[in-house]
Amino acid sequence: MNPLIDAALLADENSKLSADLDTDYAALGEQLQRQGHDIDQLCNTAAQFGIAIPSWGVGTGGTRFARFPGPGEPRHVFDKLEDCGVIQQLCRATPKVSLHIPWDDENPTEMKDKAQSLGLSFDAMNSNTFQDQPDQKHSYKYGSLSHTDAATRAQAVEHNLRCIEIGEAIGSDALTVWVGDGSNFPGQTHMGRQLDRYLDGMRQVYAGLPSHWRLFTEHKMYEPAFYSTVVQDWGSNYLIAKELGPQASCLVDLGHHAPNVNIEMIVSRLAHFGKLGGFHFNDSKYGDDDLDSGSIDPYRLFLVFNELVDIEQRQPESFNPAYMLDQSHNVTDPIESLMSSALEVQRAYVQALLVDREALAFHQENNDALMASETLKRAFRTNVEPLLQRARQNMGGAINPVAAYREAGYRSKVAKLRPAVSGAGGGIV
Ligand SMILES: [Mn+2]
Repeated sequence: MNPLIDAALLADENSKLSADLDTDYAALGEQLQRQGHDIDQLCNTAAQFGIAIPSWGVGTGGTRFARFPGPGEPRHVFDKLEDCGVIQQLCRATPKVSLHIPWDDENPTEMKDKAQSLGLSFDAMNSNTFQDQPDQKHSYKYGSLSHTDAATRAQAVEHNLRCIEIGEAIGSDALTVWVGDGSNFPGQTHMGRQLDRYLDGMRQVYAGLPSHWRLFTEHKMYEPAFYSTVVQDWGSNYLIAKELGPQASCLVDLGHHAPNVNIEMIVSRLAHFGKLGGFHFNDSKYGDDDLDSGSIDPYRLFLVFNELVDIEQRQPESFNPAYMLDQSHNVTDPIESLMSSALEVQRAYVQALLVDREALAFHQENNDALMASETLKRAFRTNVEPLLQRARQNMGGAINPVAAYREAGYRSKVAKLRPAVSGAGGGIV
């Protein structure tokens, strides 16, 4: 059975909205023209934007207290790929899927064929040495790549090398490494020796990279190690990536910082020294990656993209950050959350393209703080929704993805095919 949404239903949904879109698009086009922008050109640029879906994101997330799965939860990677196929079919901004090993450890050829049949390809691989698997010899309770025991460290290295091997077989070209290693008590670990052990393990992983691959190291401020974490902040991350070599760079997960940290400045710093590898997008009110991108602070998302567009325009030859969503969906249909989140990230990108950079530089040179801020706000306040809708429509997607998804009844259809899964089990990191 073709899991995707019926083309006739999609065309019907779009036809209900296309007259209003024509009017709104023309009005926005006039507004942008007065500011020196060509809306059709911006529309084409928006259509090039892509952000990867994490395979685990299509399942319901949870917390340490409980998980409340919805109907039709994906049972395995092939179900997950089908959900990702629907997301891409409707929103046309998510052409790649990022796999997680061992959660998605299936036959690579079958995974590749399935993805291709759905119009998808694969983004960075994600290794997992933060939990124990049933067949595992050595436990990660006290760490993985930085464990005091050499055999445990070797097992963690071996797992990462295997992720590269699977990635090669499915056409991925990057590995993201996040470890939960650290400590929960002052004095529990020697911070210097622990970092040395981590670096030693990561050097072995790095040595296993094919020449065209990139290695992303992801920092996280706290949890599961609540006192100290080996890759705690962007400073440690930068030093690690620099130590490892040119194929290594830093991955910035928006939720992995203290509240109020100036993430856009971190983006600027890492790019300045050639170590900005990629992003995990999400939002948070208090801490971590628990909420949908753009749901709490869309202005911060815009400010991150303001830096990214600035870097892209100044250093186009070296600009290639990997974008992925990484968030937990506890109370929504994950497909709906992922579609709306991808569109929020795409919106922030397009709004950042509208910043008058000449005017901004002029106000910066003249120390006109108010006008500099207003220059950013002017772009941020522009309602680019008609442009995003037109970009989706041009590519065969849905003008309103969530409405089309609901109308198609996808969730109730897959609920009949996929038996309910248990509510027990941990959350998603
Ligand atoms: Mn992340």
